Amino acid sequence: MNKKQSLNKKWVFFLEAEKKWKKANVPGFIHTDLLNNKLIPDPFFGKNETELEWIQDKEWLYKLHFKPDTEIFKQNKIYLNFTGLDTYADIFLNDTKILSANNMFHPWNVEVKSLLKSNQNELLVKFRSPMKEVSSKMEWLGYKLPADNDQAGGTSPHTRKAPYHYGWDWGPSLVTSGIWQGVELIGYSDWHIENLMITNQKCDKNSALLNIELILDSEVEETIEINIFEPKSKTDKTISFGIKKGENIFISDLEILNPELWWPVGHGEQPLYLFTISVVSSKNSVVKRKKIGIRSVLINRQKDSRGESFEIQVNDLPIFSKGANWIPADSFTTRLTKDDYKRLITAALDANMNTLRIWGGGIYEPDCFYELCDELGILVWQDFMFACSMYPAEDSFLESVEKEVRYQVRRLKSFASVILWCGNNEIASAWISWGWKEELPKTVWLDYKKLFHELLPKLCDELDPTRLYWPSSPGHDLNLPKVDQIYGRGDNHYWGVWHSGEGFEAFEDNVGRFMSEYGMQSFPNKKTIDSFSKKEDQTIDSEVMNSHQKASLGTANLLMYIEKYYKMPASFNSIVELSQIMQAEAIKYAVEVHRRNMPFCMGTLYWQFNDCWPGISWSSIDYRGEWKALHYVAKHFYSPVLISIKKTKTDLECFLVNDQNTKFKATLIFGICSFEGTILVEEHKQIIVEPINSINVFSFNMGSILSEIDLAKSFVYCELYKKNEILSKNELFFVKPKTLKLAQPDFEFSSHKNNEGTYIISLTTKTFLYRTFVQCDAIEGSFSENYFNMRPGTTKEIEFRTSLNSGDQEKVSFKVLSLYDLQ
Ligand code: BMA
Repeated sequence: MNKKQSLNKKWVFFLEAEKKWKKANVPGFIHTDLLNNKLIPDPFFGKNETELEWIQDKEWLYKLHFKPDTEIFKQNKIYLNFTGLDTYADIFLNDTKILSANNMFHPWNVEVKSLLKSNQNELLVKFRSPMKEVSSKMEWLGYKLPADNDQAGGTSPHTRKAPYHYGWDWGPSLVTSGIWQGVELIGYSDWHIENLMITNQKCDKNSALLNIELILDSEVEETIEINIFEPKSKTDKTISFGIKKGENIFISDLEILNPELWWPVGHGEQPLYLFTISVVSSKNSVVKRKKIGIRSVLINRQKDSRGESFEIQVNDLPIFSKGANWIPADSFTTRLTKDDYKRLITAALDANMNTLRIWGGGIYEPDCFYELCDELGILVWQDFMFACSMYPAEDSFLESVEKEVRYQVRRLKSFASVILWCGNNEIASAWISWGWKEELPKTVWLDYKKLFHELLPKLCDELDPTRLYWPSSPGHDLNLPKVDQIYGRGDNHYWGVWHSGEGFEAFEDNVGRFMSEYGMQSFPNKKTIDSFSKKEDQTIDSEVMNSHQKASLGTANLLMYIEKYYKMPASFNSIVELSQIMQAEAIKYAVEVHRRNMPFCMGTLYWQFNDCWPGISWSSIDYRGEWKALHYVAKHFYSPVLISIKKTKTDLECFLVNDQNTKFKATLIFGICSFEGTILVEEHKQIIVEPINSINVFSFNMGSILSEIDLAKSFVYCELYKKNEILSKNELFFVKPKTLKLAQPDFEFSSHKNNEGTYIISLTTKTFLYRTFVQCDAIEGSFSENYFNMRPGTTKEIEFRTSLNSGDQEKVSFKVLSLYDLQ
């Protein structure tokens, strides 16, 4: 039998200042260990981040005394396996150096049989400062590789460590060290399974061809029996396989007839097949399990009159990709639990998203992330961890990257949710357009070529030819690009809004085939601001608030956008709220443009989904998991059927966007109404909703009304019904919000606790309410809807679900506010 022993417990780390060993957590980081021992203040509070820089310059020593299990000790081969070491570490077992690690993105494995003692063993892990490690190499190089987001001296391109640890324009610079994933002893005398992969080769509704791959390390030469069992497909087959000493790769094709296909959410179910692979030999038997979804995936890139499409197809059906960019959900990711991942990925689902892009400046996420995406039907665009920097390409660096890529592709390729491999974030674009090529030697671009156009595609092709390898996002070609983004080909990042100060209408002129980034900032929720600042620091440009704003253009740019569209409120709290409403309107504008342009445009992912700390950023969910206005509004602009109104010089055009492969009859109501409730125009129209399409279904010529109504006091509305069910509703204004003459809100609301323990808030209004929001100060929770517009004379019910840790309070009071109250 193979034996495993976890070595995660009872670690200590050395505190130089006290000359004492202190309790450590594995998995963990030095910052969290110092914090848990109350040796440093919360790095996220106030300006503490900058006071903790000393941590990154020091060496850190971790120690464990352990006794191997007797069963393990008996085995012929005993491996010590570190799943993740961050980053430069020398490892000593009983005073003998066994390993020198330099990459946090792959495991480190070493055979220790001859050094291991049956009773007391000492394992020592010595971390060196990642900055000091590379500074000499940087001097020798003679030029500095660009790393604009690195706030810790610019060493990050040389180190295979999460780029965002060094700082980013939404996150702190907290350069960690630590045993950030588990440690175990693995003992065996004959053979050991290192990896099990089950991948989709091809499939349709009649048949699926799967590929089962086992990697075994063996000490012996013998024949093993491999049984493949899966109940749903009635698979039960046993294959004999001869193994020899060393690495053995077993590969077998498996056909499943009439498979239940896996679909992204909104297009079908997510059935999973549970495989049990049992491997048996004369003296050993091991069972491994894997759940997989059966589907085909393709990024359809067809030349056409406007360039080349970039369309995800799952099971041959075009999927309009809707979602956001994911960053690591904590600066110290070892604190995240499976529940945290579940809460966040469920929030993507709740907002009608079907895609998350794992952006290249973070980490390869843990298995549970992808398991949840498989279970819930969220597609994953997977970047390799390279972002916004040029990277070296000397042999040792490439070897290290190769190990990383081999490990990660093998770990992730069985997941149905993963749809493509992308080499990096924005590097090609940066080389061409950010002034780097003018300043750096040409060899830097050749190094880029080696990494992203030679090594990575070669490895992806070898390890997973079923998915597209896309060299860089944004990108338009598989070959080394000569020009920056092209808006008719590939994927695009559009940052004219925010980085260049363009108005929202600029989204209209910058539509590509797949919009993988664009964004707008906002403040986090007030309770999150309270978590990192004292009352006296809660002003727009206090030092504390500025220390939680990392973007180069800063809060001034955020205020500029608020002022462009809204009247600037006086109070800090109102500015916080209004920043979120403005952000929601910006992204709503962009997404509607992208969706109206379907099928030319087949994807839209806003920047950014989540936060790694409580800061001012582009996220729609803040660090503490609270939804910003944007996340609530996303639920509507990402709904499977969307009605969107576009104003041209002369007309109001209603576009009907349908993501689904269904055709049905519906009723469209179009109207113009005053804020007090006088209906000026209303038309009802029967329409046919076409599958996977966007069509202008109704145009209204404004000529007749423009002179008759007060444009500052009225709004356009559109509603789409299928029988009595409302599928989508939308509103449009003739002038900017700051020019609107909103009627004084005249509404009533009541709330009660219902049997399920949630609260129902009923709201009836006589006047138009612009972005109404309900607040509950006493306890935390989430609303079924929030930040919505309400037409005069309408009623709405929303549900408030308290968070688990909020306690059960009978009397909870709510506040209802809207834009009117903020200005
Ligand atoms: C994008 C990202 C990030 C950055 C964001 C906001 O392009 O790839 O690098 O955080 O812009 O500036």
